[in-house]
Order: sequence, then C-alpha cells, then structure tokens
Amino acid sequence: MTHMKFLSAACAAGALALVAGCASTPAGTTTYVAQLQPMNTQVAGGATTGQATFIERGGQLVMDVQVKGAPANIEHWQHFHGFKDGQSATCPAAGSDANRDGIVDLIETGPAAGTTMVPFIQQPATMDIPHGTYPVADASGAYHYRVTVPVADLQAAFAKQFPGQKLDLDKRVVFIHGVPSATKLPASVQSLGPIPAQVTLPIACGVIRKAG
Ligand SMILES: [Cu+2]
Repeated sequence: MTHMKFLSAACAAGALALVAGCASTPAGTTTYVAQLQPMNTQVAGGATTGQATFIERGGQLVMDVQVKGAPANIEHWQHFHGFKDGQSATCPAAGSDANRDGIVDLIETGPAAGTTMVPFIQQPATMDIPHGTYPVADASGAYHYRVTVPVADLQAAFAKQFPGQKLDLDKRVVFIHGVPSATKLPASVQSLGPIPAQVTLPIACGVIRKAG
C-alpha cells in the first residue's frame, strides 16, 4: 500500500515518471468514439453499422472507421459534419425527413448535423470532399479505413475553411454515405450541387463522444 502510494506520488510529481513506470500510461492521449447507427435502410438494402475512433496523441490524429453492412463493392463517402457556430451536431431523427418522401437525404440532415466538414479520405488535410479517395466496401459490405494525420495540418486546413473554428470532435457527427448508382430514388431526394443523390445519401450516422 505504501509502495503504491509512493508510485502515484512519483507519477504526480513527474520527476520520477520513467523510474516509476508512469511512461507506459497513455498520458496525453485523447480518444473519441462514434457508434454508427443505420439510416435509410430501405434504400441501402440493409443496415450499415460500425464505429469511428479518433485517437489524438503526440500531435498525430489517428482516424479509424470500421463499417459493415454497407452496400457492397462501391466507394463510400464519409466525413464528419458539424456547425460553424460552435453548436453541437446530432444525428437526424425520422422527423428530419422534411419532405416526407421516406428518405432523410443529405440536405435534410442539415438542421440536426450542420454541414460537411472533414472528409475521411487518403489525405484528409486536403479537405477535398468531392475528389478525395474514399474507401470501397468489399463484397460483404465491410471496410476498414485508417489514416494518421498531423493534428496541426488538419487544424490549419480546417480553420482555413471554417475561420475561427477548431476541430472540436466532440461536437461533430460521422456520416457514411452511398448507395449503388443504379438505386432508384424519388426525384425529391436532394444532394449537393451536381453530385448524384446516390453518392451523398446518408446510410449511417454516429455522434462523436470523448471516451473515458
Ligand atoms: Cu458526409
């Protein structure tokens, strides 16, 4: 008991951290997790689920997205969305289907979730939402995306796009998008500019929460 107290006292002091083994504790690591819940299952052909994890450590941000049950063999756009004014984003509810066409399209996610912010692509700091390389689901509808980016690079790119704003992961939501291009959608389903609604259709959403 006395020994334990000595160790934690030493850890707190910091001076003997290495000797006491405190260096193995994940000090300075912040983890955020979003549990992805399915959306628009009737047009997605099933329930897309998964988990997004963000690990910030030593100036690096690991962004990890594991998905299953998504439409197979196609690219899936994925981003975090949020508000530019510091408001916390939430995932859209059934009531978000403003035009009552049975589908919550990208535009209808706006009131709950804000705008598209950072793409989970090969090079996230390019912030290139329409041209980035997104993951492709395998034949079972699964994929695993994992990219590490310097936090400073991503923050700088983010602030350029959203002046005065920080990444603020715990105020954001993750969206997974995309159904096959041949999927029939009502003409009332809206998208982003000229991008086909099949590309931007939300198929899963999860609120990002700080873990621990
Ligand atoms: Cu998105």
